Order: sequence, then structure tokens, then C-alpha cells
Amino acid sequence: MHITVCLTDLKPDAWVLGLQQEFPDAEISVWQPGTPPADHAVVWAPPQQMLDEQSGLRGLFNIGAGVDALLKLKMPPHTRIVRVEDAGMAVQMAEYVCHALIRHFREFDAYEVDARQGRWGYRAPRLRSQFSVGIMGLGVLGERVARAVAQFDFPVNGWSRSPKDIAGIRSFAGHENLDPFLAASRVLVCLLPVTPDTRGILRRETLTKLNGGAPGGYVINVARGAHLVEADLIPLLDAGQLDGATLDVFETEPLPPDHPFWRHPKITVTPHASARTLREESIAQIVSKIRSVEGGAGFDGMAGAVDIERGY
Ligand code: NDP
Ligand code: OXD
Repeated sequence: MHITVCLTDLKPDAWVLGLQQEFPDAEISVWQPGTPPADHAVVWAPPQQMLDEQSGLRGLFNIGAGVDALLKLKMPPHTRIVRVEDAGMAVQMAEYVCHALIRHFREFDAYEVDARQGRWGYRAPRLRSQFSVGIMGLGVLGERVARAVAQFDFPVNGWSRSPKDIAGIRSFAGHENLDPFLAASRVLVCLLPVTPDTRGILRRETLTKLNGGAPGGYVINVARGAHLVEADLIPLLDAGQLDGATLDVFETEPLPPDHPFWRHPKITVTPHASARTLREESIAQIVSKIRSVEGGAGFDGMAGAVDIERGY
């Protein structure tokens, strides 16, 4: 068996070593133009040239949860894409979203300013019943985030394509229920995949429906920059319609130094760091899937197997 590793902008050595330890008899290569045909590839944002040259790949194992970069490419006809599911990312996402939410709800930024000035001052407690949280995408990551937020007694709504039955979470499903979901939610968390249906879903028209149309909404985007129409955000913040935003992902990454999001007082920026791929967990998951394929199981029904038509 030959597995080739192609991790654009990431160092491949530890991945190659980890795979080689699990498959001592296999050839594990770092892909470069002209690499001989492989059976499987472990990838992150590979170039089209790699797929063109490796047209006999059976499995393309993406080391991230999102496959939008792969789906922009022309795939070899018989190659199946499998993404990493969770592998330690869900708990990170839950930490990140709970941190952003609670920091906003409890006004910790304002306390921080007070503390720097030696000021001892209380703020009126806010009612968590008035801070309903809407999670867009109740998949592997969204469900974990929804459960974590619910632990803090915030009302939680979830929006997905198919209805869900998750204790303590109010489920809204399908495009026809997007408006009621937005109206019932004050803090909006995006954990959708980017697909033709979800690109640009965070835009003026939708964001002004938060919180029943009243001011005070808050946006946490941890999915992809393409979900947010960036030009719509600052006017809504400056007009007081939205109270703030925490953004981990951007249309252009790294976020350009002169981008207004860096310096806007109501926007918190992190560098696509909300849930990092954990190498050991991810290698263990990919290895077990490759073993199952090599053992004769197909890709159908495999956790993380991507449905190209659906787009995630
Ligand atoms: P999943 O595929 O497990 O979940 C996707 C969810 O989105 C599902 O609940 C799905 O509905 C829902 N969904 C998809 N399309 C629509 C639609 N048109 N309308 C309503 N709901 C829709 O993905 P993950 O939870 O694993 O990951 C989500 C995304 O998070 C990734 O695609 C990636 O972009 C991003 N991500 C970001 C990271 C970061 O560091 N910032 C790290 C990891 C991931 P249904 O359940 O009905 O299918
Ligand atoms: C992912 C990511 O999709 O890190 O896993 O963004």
C-alpha cells in the first residue's frame, strides 16, 4: 500500500512518521509532482495538480472537518473523500463558543477596562433567558457546542437541514424555518459547512432578523469566512443593531493587516484557531478508516464520508 501526504502550508514530517508507525510495511511519501501512484492520500488543501496526477486514489483523507477547499477541485472519478470528524475538535469548539458567549453576556471586557483603571464597579445582572443562543449547524461540532451552551442554562436553538431530537435544544429544520430560528435567537453561532446554500448566509437580511428584529444580537462565526458578507457587518454594529461579533474565520486568511475587523471595538478576531486539528487523534482516526477499507469494507456508511452532491 502507498499513502501519500500533501498538507499545503503545514509540515508533513510528523504525519508521515505517525502513519509509518501504524503501517510499517506501507510506503508513505510526501507528495511532490511526479510522486508514483498512491492508494490513499492524507491531505489539507492540496493543489489540483496532485489530484490530476493521482487519479487512481481510492481514499482522500482530509485532516480537517471542512471540505470546502477540496470540493472546489476536480476530483478523480473513483476517489472518495473522508473528513476528520471531531478527533478532539468538538471540545475545543465548545470551549471557544462558551468563552465568547460568556465573555459577552457577563460583560467581562468592560470589567477588564474597569480593572485596568482601578475601578470597583458592578454592572446590573443580565437575564440569561434574554440571551437565547442559536446554533446554525447541529452536526458533529454544532451538537457538542449546543450541549455545552445549554449546560449554562441559556435557551438554545439549533438549525439544521434535518430535524434533531436533542434534549434541551429547540430544533428548527430547513430553509422554511430559518426566519423563526433567527427571530428566536439573540446570539448566533455559525457551524455550517460552506455549500451553495449556506455561502453568505450571515448577511444584513438575516442578521437583522435576530432577536425578533430588536437590537442586541451578537454573532460568533467559527465555520468559514464565506458564510459572512463582510461588508454588511460593520454598518450593523455601528448602527447599534448588533452588539458585537467574535470571528475566527475570514473571506481572506490570514486576515489582511489593514482589514477594518482588526481594529473595530465591537469585533474580536482570532486567527482560525477555534478548533485545531490534533495530529495524534486525527492519525488514529484516519488509520482506522484506511484499515477498514483495506480490509474490504466500502466507503458507504463510513463516518465522515463526504456526499459530494450535498456538499458536506
Ligand atoms: P457536520 O457535517 O457534522 O455538520 C454540518 C451541519 O450543518 C449539519 O447539522 C447539517 O444538517 C447542517 N447543514 C448543512 N447544510 C445546511 C443547510 N443548507 N441548512 C441547514 N443546515 C445545514 O460538520 P461539522 O460539525 O464537523 O463541521 C462544521 C463546519 O465547521 C465545517 O464544515 C468547517 O467549515 C467548520 N470548522 C471550522 C473550524 C475552525 O477552526 N474554525 C474547525 C473545524 C470545522 P444535517 O444534520 O441535517 O445534515
Ligand atoms: C477544519 C478547520 O475544517 O480547521 O477542520 O477549519
